[in-house]
Amino acid sequence: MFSYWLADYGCIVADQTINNYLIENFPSGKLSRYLIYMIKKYFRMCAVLFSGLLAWVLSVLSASGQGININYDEEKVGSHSLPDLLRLPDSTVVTTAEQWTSQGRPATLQLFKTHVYGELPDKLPGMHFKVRNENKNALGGLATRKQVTIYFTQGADGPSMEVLLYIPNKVNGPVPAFVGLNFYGNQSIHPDKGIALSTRWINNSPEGIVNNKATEASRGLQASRWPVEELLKKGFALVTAYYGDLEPDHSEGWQSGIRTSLKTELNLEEDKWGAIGAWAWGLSRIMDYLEKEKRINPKQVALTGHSRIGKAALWAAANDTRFALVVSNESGEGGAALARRNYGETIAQLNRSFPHWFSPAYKNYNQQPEKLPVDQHQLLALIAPRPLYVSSAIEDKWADPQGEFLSAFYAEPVYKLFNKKGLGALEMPAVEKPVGETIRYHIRNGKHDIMAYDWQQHLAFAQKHFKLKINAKP
Ligand code: GTR
Repeated sequence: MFSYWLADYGCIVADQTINNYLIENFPSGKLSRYLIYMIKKYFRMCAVLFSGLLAWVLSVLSASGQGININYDEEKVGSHSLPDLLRLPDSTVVTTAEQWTSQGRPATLQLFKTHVYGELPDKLPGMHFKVRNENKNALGGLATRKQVTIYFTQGADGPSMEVLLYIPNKVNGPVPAFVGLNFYGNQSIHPDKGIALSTRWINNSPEGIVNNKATEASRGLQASRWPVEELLKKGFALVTAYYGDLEPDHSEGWQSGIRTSLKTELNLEEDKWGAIGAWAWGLSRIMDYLEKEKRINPKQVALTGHSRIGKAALWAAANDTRFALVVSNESGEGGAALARRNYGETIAQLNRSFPHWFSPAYKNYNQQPEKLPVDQHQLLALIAPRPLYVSSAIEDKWADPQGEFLSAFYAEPVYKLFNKKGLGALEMPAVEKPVGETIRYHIRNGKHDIMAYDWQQHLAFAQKHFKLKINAKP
């Protein structure tokens, strides 16, 4: 940008200088006009070449500059001392589960609000739901598909989000559910033509998101991340919504998201929270709906999230104890990974690439994560005593798998207060050998993604902790 501005500015200055010189020295005639034209053309060409060169040099410099801050060498991580999660800001030491619930939890939550994610407001009194359509014979009869609009305020044209539910047909009684936000609109999670195409702003994708709008070609774009049939066959409902319904994921997204549209009703300025807060807020609104959905057991709602949506899921579950079980898949920096470990993505890098995600206060720790009054093991501890699954991938170094494991490990003392066995492992387990009880962890082969292996583990974990007895109809 700067180099193009420079090139333009250079052209204007050169034009004027050449004009003046030629007009003074060759006052009239065709020749002077031709000379002016040719010389200007030459200078303009040089300016364009120069600007291109400058842009390239700047991008190389900035990339290598970023590289300097990113460490992938375990030897260079250095030592760090984590805040003691049982010692409160007023120096009280928490020794019982009751004390954690009445003092430790609220004090820790407040630290995360002040320094990391910002405020998380409550629902609005006028919130209401509208079932858009219901198909009892979806996916070849396997499920009932419901599409519901959640209106956040009283009016029918106020801010809203679109929720998609698949509820298994051949299971008696209220069923357990997995809830999670999606990246590209509800139509992206399954090729099912009955899913309404999202009409919101969506990040472009070569697979069907064109000019920031979903097209028919985006149906099932992320189907590999949502094993809908497998969930249904195991007796779980699947509930999802597009995260951009709450706030489009770009630095100006807050202007059209709920941080602006609900600012007056929520009595909260947009810079008092971030996009992660807005996404987390939406997850709790889905929970509000699920409490009214008769076919779903609101006591068995598992919350899942991958990557940035994993950060939002953890923040939602830390605040909202109605989520009975939580899965953080490769949520990395600002999610499950310890901030004090200098490995992979750092707070500075996160805030540089995504200035809209966190509270502005988080930027104070860009260069000094050790000054942050909390670390992410305390976020995981806020899930206690509920079952928590943290998963990583071997090639996802950016998310710092070791930092995710250690965070789960250091959350354990709070689980112990509730007589729950956490990870029970002192060292990172081997690849695809999950460990732990109430806190469980695995690292799988492959890249940053949520894959069949991850879901298999997460589903088995939920089946075990929800003590599921699936009651299939004959
Ligand atoms: C990355 C970001 C990560 C993670 C990831 C994702 O670019 O640096 O923190 O959130 O995006 O959401 O896939």
